[in-house]
Amino acid sequence: MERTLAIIKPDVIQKKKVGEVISMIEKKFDIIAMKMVKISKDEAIEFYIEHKGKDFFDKLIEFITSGPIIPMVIQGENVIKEFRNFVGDTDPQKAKEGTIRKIFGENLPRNAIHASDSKTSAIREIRFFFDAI
Ligand code: 3AN
Repeated sequence: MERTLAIIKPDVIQKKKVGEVISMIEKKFDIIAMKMVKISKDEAIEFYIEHKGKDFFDKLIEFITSGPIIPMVIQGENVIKEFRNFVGDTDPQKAKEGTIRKIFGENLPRNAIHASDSKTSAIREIRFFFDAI
């Protein structure tokens, strides 16, 4: 069994599409933890530290701290890869039909959802938001 971290981003919450996104996720995956939080700028910088220095970094930090977000832990076999496929390409305009980013995303960084990209990231990112799970 593997675990991954998903985060429903502020754009989805602003558009009141949280229920639709969660409904799509739970039809295919098992959500084992979830909460709504607002993170500070310093916390956002720590979470996205691997992107520090990239040209989009400031925009990304501004966006992810622009409103509440919903981190959740999803569990299943091969879930890191399967969930990445399910959310679609980072850029909503390149994402395949039927993926969350295609349906709910607009552009970068307003791409609706985050999904851990590896086992190492998943462990770090789950720990960032959830103790003792
Ligand atoms: P993914 O989230 O699909 O793993 P990454 O790791 O390339 O994508 O990027 C991390 C986050 O940074 C993305 N979720 C996206 O919101 C943001 N991002 C990536 N590329 C850009 C860009 N060119 N402009 C603005 N934001 C970006």
